[in-house]
Amino acid sequence: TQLESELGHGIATGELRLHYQLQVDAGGQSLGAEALVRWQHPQRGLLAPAAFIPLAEESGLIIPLGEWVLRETCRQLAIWAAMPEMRSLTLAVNVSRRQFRHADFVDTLRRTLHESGADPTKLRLELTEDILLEADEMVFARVREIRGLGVAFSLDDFGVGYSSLPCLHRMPLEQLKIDRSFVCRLGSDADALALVRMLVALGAGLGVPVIAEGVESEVQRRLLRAAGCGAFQGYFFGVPTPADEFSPRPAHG
Ligand code: G
Ligand code: G
Ligand code: MN
Ligand code: NA
Repeated sequence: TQLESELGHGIATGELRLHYQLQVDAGGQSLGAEALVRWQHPQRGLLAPAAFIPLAEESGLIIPLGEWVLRETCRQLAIWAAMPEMRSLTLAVNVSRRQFRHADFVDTLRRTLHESGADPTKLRLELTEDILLEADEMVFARVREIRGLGVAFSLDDFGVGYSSLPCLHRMPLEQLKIDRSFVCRLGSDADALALVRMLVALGAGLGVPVIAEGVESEVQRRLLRAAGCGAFQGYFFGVPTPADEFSPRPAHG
């Protein structure tokens, strides 16, 4: 398709951008950020991932796209390492199933870390539950190998795909991300609070800290905190912004 060839061209010619969204702890201290890709299309303007990630997945362009995201993220980590107020921040990147299973993934990651000089312990890979759903020995071996480099793992969209429960204890996860669909119903829906409590308890049982995504209000933050959630991400604390506009001070702390 035309959009597909435009995307291939756009990746090669530097039309991709990364926006960064703040993550904070219960005391309002900054923990890090999630990197979210955008495409600065020459005619259509700034496109959100929903407009091109599915196409990238189908076409295989997710491989060069993912490599660019990883390079740019590591470059940013290296820049932050030289800035006193930024150097403790972690940076999370989204990795899709197809990227994670690609033969060159671990080699590319290792080489990118090396070439950028980024501290691997500041990098976090966000995996979605579909990777765990079909988790075979290759996935577990790959996760262990990457963990060995110092890179951490976060489970994205936690709670949506409950069938991954049997595999959870086999994953060396540093973080579980409560899906936005639970958070957005907090305050209006009593069941949502019960579900959030259950997800936090599950994390505690596994010894894995939980972060809530999509936090948009003080009410939501208060309910999440009372439910035992220790970290937050969402418009209430900061919208995704380019690196030069990114501030480690939350909008509401
Ligand atoms: O940025 P938004 O704000 O619209 O992100 C929407 C979705 O796109 C999220 O589910 C996120 O996981 C996905 N996404 C964002 N950036 C990347 C990326 O760099 N790589 C992959 N594979 N997915 C991404
Ligand atoms: O990887 P994931 O799909 O979880 O990516 C996060 C997505 O959620 C991005 O599209 C980001 O722009 C979006 N997002 C971040 N904070 C909020 C929020 O507070 N509310 C809503 N509705 N979306 C958010
Ligand atoms: Mn994510
Ligand atoms: Na998510």
